[in-house]
Amino acid sequence: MSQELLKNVLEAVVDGDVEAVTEFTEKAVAAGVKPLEILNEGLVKGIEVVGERFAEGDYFLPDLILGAKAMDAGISVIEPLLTSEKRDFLGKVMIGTVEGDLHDIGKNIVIMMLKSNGFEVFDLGVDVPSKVFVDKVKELKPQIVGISALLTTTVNKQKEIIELLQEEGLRDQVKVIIGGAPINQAWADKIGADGYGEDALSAVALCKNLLGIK
Ligand code: B1M
Repeated sequence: MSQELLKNVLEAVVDGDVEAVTEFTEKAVAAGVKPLEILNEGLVKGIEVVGERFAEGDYFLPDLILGAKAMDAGISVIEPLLTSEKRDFLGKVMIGTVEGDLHDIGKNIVIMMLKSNGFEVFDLGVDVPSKVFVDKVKELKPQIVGISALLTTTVNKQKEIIELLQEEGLRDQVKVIIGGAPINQAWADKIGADGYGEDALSAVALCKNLLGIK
């Protein structure tokens, strides 16, 4: 039953069908499927198929947009379930997607998981100029800055932000974590980030680790 519902959620994202995603996600919740399982096995797998089809030339930009909308609809259903519980305050994180990059589904999932674990999160949004990251570090004084980038053409902005933080003498005051589909540990090492999150759960573990929280 739950496998069938997860498959329905996945297929509805692939079809870009907002109503069906909402319906099947709600049904999965009602059937007792864990929100994280719905997220990872239904919604995320669905958008991955959309990405594969786009890369293969079977899907076009409107299909990507519909898939993203469908994904958002499913996330809206499970988000309250993940973030409603009150947790101890763990720390302050600021996060945004780099300039030139409009992808925010993954960033938003990371934010949702950080909040559900007790982090206070400031979301800078998408297409954020590198200087704004730096200005906001001065203003908000987060313990951790998260930089998301999904395009091979925009990952260099992560490096630029770290360099700007260094130039402004702020680099020692914040931990920097990076993430996004094209990112790996080698890139994090190369640009001097404090860590890389492969997915939302590892991003939470990384933030805890960087702040010395068990
Ligand atoms: Co675009 N897109 N897209 N897209 N898109 C990709 C990234 C692409 C791989 C598709 C493909 O070709 N297969 C490709 C990039 C190729 C490349 O760079 N080499 C691509 C392209 C080409 C484009 C456009 C250029 C298309 C065009 O216009 N011709 C265009 C660029 C627009 C721009 O940004 N300037 C574009 C546009 C879009 C939409 C706007 C339509 C839409 C985004 C909507 C939105 O985000 N609100 C979209 C989508 C949906 C995708 C795919 C299909 C899905 C991305 C996604 O949400 N994945 C994507 C294909 C793919 O990635 N397989 C694709 C699900 C999400 C949960 O995963 O974002 O990786 P992800 O996040 C993960 C981890 O990476 C990690 O945790 C998250 C949760 O597990 N993580 C972090 C992410 N950020 C983190 C930060 C951290 C830590 C972990 O700490 C700070």
